[in-house]
Amino acid sequence: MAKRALITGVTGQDGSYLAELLLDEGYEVSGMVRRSSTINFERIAHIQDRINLVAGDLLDEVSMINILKEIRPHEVYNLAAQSFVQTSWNQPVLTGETTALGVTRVLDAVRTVDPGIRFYQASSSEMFGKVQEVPQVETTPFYPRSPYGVAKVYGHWITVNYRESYDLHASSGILFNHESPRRGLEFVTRKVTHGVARIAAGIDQTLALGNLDAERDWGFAKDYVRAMWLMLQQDQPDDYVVATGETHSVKELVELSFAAADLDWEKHVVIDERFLRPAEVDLLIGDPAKAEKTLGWHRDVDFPKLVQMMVEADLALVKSQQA
Ligand code: NAP
Ligand code: F7E
Repeated sequence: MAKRALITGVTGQDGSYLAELLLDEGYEVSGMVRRSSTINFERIAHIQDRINLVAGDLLDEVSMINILKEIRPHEVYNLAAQSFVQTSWNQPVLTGETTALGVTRVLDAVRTVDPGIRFYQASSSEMFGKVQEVPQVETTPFYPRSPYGVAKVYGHWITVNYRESYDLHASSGILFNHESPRRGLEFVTRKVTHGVARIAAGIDQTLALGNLDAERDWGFAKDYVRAMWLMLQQDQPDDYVVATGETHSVKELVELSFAAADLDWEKHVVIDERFLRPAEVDLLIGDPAKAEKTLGWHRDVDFPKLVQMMVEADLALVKSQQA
């Protein structure tokens, strides 16, 4: 009998890669999508006929209880969130409702319908914020620096609490930044690689950015969704850091991306204060030793390969749009 999985946030970057992986593993995959006046299925268009899309919203627990009753999944991956850090200062309450309380709603729906369902929570390196230790590991204390980071700390602890209170198989992946050609255009990697492609095509002359000194541990999203799945295949639930163990500055990202299109970044990049944050996370670098040892997880794509892949994809995209 095929295993059944439900993904919240299936229309997002990670949801689309995870759906592909689960289909390859022989699962029956359902994806929760929220009602919208326009269709937003670009990232899953190529697999849409192989997944079961169901309507629901993290803001509405009844919708999730009904979905779980109908699908009876073996595994639930909670990837839905208001995930853009900068927006979390402009919409702190919505961010809390979705990214924090939304986790309780899903967990409670799981507990109500079938406490045997295995649950994955998409926790984040943003919980480490003003880092208390370098590199960051599972036991590093949290010090979030944005309403998003604070909401993710809540989501993380409510997952631990439901695991301990109700004996749920609930695991939390503390994932560091992971990117891909499917990344939203507002995040810095994609903003840069897409901006480079537009400059290379002669559409734009400049690219406006914020803090070039911030450092991040950037990996490839397709590598990271494998860690999510592996966590739910373990006998015991647990929490894992998923990272590359390397850090690079936004400036290095910019240099590498422009160089990949034979452009000199200094001729095009301008600093715009609108992209600075009220409180910044200066440095993130994770140690994935536990995930590597316990899950047998490893990443295939390194930072230069990731940047090259994203620039090439955006050059092709912009070219096809021009044609
Ligand atoms: P993403 O591309 O922004 O996708 C977010 C998904 O959440 C979208 O499918 C979105 O639906 C859905 N969503 C938002 N609000 C919702 C609501 N109220 N009800 C139901 N669905 C809702 O994010 P991602 O990069 O794939 O990240 C996946 C998860 O991992 C998120 O929880 C994120 O916070 C977390 N995370 C990401 C990273 C990273 O580097 N990517 C690192 C650590 C943790 P629409 O398409 O309708 O907007
Ligand atoms: O910013 C700096 C910015 O928005 C990275 C989310 O997936 O990863 C992501 O959060 C850095 C920050 O990602 C611009 O100040 C400079 O220091 O790409 P980002 P993020 O905030 O790290 C974590 C792990 C998540 O969980 C989140 O969901 O880049 N930066 N100039 C800029 N950032 C943006 N967006 N735009 C700029 O122009």
